[in-house]
Amino acid sequence: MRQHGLLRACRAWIPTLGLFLMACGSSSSTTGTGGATAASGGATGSGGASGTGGAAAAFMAVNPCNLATDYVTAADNTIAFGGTDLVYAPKCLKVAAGAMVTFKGMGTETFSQHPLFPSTKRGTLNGNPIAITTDTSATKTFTFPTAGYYAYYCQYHGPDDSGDFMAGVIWVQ
Ligand SMILES: [Cu+2]
Repeated sequence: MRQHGLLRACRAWIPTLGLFLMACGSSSSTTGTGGATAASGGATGSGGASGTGGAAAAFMAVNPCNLATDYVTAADNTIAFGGTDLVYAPKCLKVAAGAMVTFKGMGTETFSQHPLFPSTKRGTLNGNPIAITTDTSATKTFTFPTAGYYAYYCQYHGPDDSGDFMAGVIWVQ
């Protein structure tokens, strides 16, 4: 009687779902229905992508960018340097983590005229991606993978690394 019941059930299932054939092949008369639940249950679960979040880190004032509102975004994340005013423009740039930032000399100016140095006194001191650049090139690009406040200065026009004169900060968010 049991076997009969199972066979009948199998004929009904075969046209709809090939998977059920395996469950029917088993000798036990009770596994047939059990197999069906297992098959439908398999696709659920995982999740896991949620989390992190949490409170944003407190703003850090780093001279010359002492207010969050000092920071701006820039097309192509490019900072122009030099000029008659001896500046970095924008001097307070905010970018997303992972962004590339390019320093570009104004006019024909190069890093030999405005040697670029990462700050050793201001902002995030560990892992500043800015490398000392003093050669005769006019553009240099650095990648900023980690959130922080990465400060820099011109060795000729802000040599005390106070953030006054020719200096800036990149806020990586
Ligand atoms: Cu300079």
